[in-house]
Amino acid sequence: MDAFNGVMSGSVVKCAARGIFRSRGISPSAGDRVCVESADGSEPVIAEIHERKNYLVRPPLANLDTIVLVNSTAEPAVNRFILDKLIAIADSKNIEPVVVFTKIDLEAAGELPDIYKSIGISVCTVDNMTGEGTDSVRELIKGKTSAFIGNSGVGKSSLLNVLYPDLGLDTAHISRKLGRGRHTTRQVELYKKDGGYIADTPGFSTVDTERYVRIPKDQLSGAFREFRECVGECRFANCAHIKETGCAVRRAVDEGKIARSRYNSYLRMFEEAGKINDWDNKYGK
Ligand SMILES: Nc1nc2c(ncn2[C@@H]2O[C@H](COP(=O)(O)OP(=O)(O)O)[C@@H](O)[C@H]2O)c(=O)[nH]1
Ligand SMILES: [Mg+2]
Ligand SMILES: [Zn+2]
Repeated sequence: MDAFNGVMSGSVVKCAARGIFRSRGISPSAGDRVCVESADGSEPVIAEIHERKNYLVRPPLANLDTIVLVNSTAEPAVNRFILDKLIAIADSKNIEPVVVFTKIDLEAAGELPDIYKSIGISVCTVDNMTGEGTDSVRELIKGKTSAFIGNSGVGKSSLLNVLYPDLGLDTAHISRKLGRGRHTTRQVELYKKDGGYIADTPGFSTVDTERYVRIPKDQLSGAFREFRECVGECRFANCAHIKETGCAVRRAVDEGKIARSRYNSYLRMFEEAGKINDWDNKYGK
């Protein structure tokens, strides 16, 4: 926030958004940089939302540097498709994806860390019970605006509590004791930590991720970072890397240079993108 009436950047100001944003289809969200105005001592209002460098619809967050994708090695099991989809969404929005595997005290992470490390993604394996491995997460998010995202029960809040004990976030464990049900995190709030900001987010259901931002077909291979090296070598310039002959992406998969699970995620996203295109054509955007 910029200075306003002598209140300096960084301080907390309770204010309303002007109705005008709603009519423009934009509402202030966590992570926004805004200008605040107050006329003659009346309640301060958000007068302007600065241009966003990126925006995540669900959960609503603006101006992220990093998305920490939290997965559990035990229960709930890793969903590779959703993980790959979220990585593609992060990459397509110029947000750095970081992949974390929790609960390594219960189950080893297996081959998964190597798949993601080999494509240049930072991977951390952690045990939130002892704090093992959590320092490397801290290093990666220092000074950044980061959102912790992942299925309910993977250990997002537990991990954040290990990193920043003063947050005292609710975890499934605590909420059961209080009898409040499992899905405890409802709001998205940014906390100022280590020179940056972090957001714990509500766990999502599979339905949510199906409605998640879809990447148009023609941009999809660009969102799979390890495809970028070979797309130029496909025989056809407009190759979709599905069934075309002379496809360098499929060749790389056959040669083991691209992980088959990643390619399968690409195929599934391609199919989903097809559905939304048909829908758009029928009903309009
Ligand atoms: N054994 C083990 N349990 C964990 C670990 N991380 C989280 N948990 C447990 O998993 C459950 C869900 O954790 P929580 O932080 O609420 O998950 P969230 O829904 O992603 O925020 C809780 O009962 C935690 O105690 C871990 O690294 N090891
Ligand atoms: Mg939580
Ligand atoms: Zn191809």
